Amino acid sequence: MKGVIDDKVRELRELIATAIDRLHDLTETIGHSGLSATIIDLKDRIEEPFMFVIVGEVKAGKSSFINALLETETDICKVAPSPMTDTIQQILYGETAREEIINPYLKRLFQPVEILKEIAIVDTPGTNTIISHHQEITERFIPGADLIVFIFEAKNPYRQSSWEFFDFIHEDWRKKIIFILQQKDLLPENDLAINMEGVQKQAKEKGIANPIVFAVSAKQEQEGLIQQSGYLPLRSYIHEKVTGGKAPVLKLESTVGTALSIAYKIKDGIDIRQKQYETDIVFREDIRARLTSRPPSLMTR
Ligand SMILES: Nc1nc2c(ncn2[C@@H]2O[C@H](COP(=O)(O)OP(=O)(O)O)[C@@H](O)[C@H]2O)c(=O)[nH]1
Ligand SMILES: [Mg+2]
Repeated sequence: MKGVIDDKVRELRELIATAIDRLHDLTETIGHSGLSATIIDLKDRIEEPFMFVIVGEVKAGKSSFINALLETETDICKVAPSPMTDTIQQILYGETAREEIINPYLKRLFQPVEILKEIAIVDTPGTNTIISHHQEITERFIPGADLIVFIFEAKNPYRQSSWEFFDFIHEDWRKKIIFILQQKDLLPENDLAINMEGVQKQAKEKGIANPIVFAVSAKQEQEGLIQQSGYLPLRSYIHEKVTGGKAPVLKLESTVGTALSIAYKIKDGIDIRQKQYETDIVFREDIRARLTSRPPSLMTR
C-alpha cells in the first residue's frame, strides 16, 4: 500500500513540477524577475520535506521553542545570539549531525532527530530586527513555507509589527498559520487566558475562521515539566495534522497553493496593464477625434 502511495505522490509531484515550469516561463515572458526567482525556489523545494517556518519578533522565544520541540541533548539553535550575527537556519534530517553554510544568511543543520524525517524546520532571526535586511531574508522564506508557526511572547502578543508581518504572510501568500504564545511560565494563568483570547480575536478579525492557538513554555519542556509545558497538545496536533505519513501529500497541496498565489499575482499584473492599455487607447482616440474635427486651415498653419 505504501509503495502505491509513494508512486502516486511521485507522479503528482512530476505533474506539479511541469506546471511550475510553465508558470516560470510565463514570468520570464512578462519579465517579472522577482516572481521568477520565487518560482525557481518553489520548484527546488518540491523534493524537500514539509517545511515549518518559525517567525516572530526577536526574543519571542523562537529558537528555544525549536530546541524544546526537537528534544535533543544539546541545543540546536543558538538562544539569544547577537542580532548582528544572526542567520536563517534550516534544520533537516541527517544520519549524523553536521552543518552546511549556504551563504552568509543561510545555514543548513542536519540532525539525527526522528521528526525531521517528515518535517524540516526553519529558524528565522525575527521580524523587528534593527537590520532591515533580516526582515527581507525572512520574507524570502515565506513563499516556500508549508506551515508558518507564528511565535509571540506570551506576555505581549499585541505588537503592531508582528501583526503587520502576519498581514504579509496571510494576505500576500495565503499560508497556513498556527499561533504559539511562548514563555508562558512568565505570566499567571488568567493573564495567559486573556492573551490567548486576544490572539484568537485578532486573527479572526483578520479573516482566519478558526485560529489555532497554543501556549507553551520551552523552559518547562526542557526542564522536564512536560505536563505543564503545553508541548503535549502541540505535539499531538502536529502528529494528527502533519506527520504520521501525511506530510508528502500535504507538501504537494501547499506547493499547488503557492503556485496558485503566484498565478494570481501574475494575473493581477496583467489586469493592471490591460486597463492601462485600454485607457491609452481611449486617450489616443480622443486626440485623433480632436485633430480631425479641426478645420484644415488650422492644421496646416
Ligand atoms: N522564562 C522563559 N524564558 C524563555 C523561554 N524561552 C526563551 N526564553 C528566553 O528568552 C530569550 C529569547 O529566546 P530565544 O529563543 O533566543 O528567542 P528568539 O530571538 O525568538 O529566537 C532568551 O533569553 C531565552 O532564555 C521560556 O519558555 N521561558
Ligand atoms: Mg533566535
